[in-house]
Amino acid sequence: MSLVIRVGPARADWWLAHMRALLPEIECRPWDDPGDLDAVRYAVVWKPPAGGLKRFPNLELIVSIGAGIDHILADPERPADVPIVRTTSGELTQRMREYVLLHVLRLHRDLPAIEAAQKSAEWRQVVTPPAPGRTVGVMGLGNLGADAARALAAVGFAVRGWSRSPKSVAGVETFAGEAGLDAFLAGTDILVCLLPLTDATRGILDARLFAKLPEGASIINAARGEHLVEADLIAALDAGHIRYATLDVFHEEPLPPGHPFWRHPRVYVTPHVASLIDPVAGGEIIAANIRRFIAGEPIPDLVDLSKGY
Ligand code: NDP
Ligand code: OXD
Repeated sequence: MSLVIRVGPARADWWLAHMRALLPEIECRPWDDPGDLDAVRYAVVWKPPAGGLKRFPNLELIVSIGAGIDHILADPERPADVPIVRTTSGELTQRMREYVLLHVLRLHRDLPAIEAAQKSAEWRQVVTPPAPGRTVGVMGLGNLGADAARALAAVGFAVRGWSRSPKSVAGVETFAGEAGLDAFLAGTDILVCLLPLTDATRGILDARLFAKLPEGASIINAARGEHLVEADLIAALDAGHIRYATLDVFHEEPLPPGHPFWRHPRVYVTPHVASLIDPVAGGEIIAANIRRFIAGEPIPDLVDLSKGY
């Protein structure tokens, strides 16, 4: 019985060593050297290449090294009957909370204008309203979105959230479904996207959506690059309708050096670091979930594939 791990090269050795220490009873092998294909029961993966998972005829469980599972569903040859478990944790939520607070506050206090003024030694006192005068709208009220919304409300922002089904989050005005989207957007000054990538959300951050935001609104996308129609954002920024964009995720990662986002004066790029899962905390959760699976116990992070997230 064996397990294969596929993760980006930067931390592959760290992950492998850690999983071997956490699951000594299972042979843990790298994706590119899986050994006996028939023996592979568990695949722990980030962005598996198309056709890669079907190499393992006796695969029983796919584990996403991350909260999103879009990178697994993107494989059209994935064995569709094998269950998928995603990886969530308090640490992942904590890191995303920090990212959202950092970047909402940066935009709220108009730090980009102050940073730009510093380049020409300009003493520019930008006056912004206090937090209750600013409405932050969070798209997605799941593990990450609901937590970020609560943290923003605790700072004093007027916070609203949007989800697929109706949700109740303390201190947050909530909206749901297609029917609630326009009203949600109409009052949002800073929009934070924390949606999963599905057929219903792909390309949701487009010209039509931007037009429904108030003039001068800003956006933060920490979910997936494919939520955003990049050309529509550049047009909305250049027209002045969208003031700033903070982007952590992109259609192509790493973002190619020639991409216009790198040099756009009102785009702030971070390299998919909003909430990176690390082998220490993430590995323990993954190992615990694999043990639950083997023991036939319920796994809270088992994905409902009918929902697609
Ligand atoms: P969850 O599955 O816990 O929550 C998803 C939320 O989105 C739910 O509130 C859900 O509604 C809502 N939603 C889903 N589809 C729609 C829709 N069509 N319309 C409106 N709302 C919808 O996800 P997480 O909070 O754990 O993670 C969200 C995403 O964040 C991940 O899928 C991943 O893409 C991204 N991510 C990015 C990271 C980074 O470092 N940049 C790190 C980790 C995650 P409902 O409540 O009704 O189900
Ligand atoms: C995730 C991510 O989905 O890191 O966890 O993007």
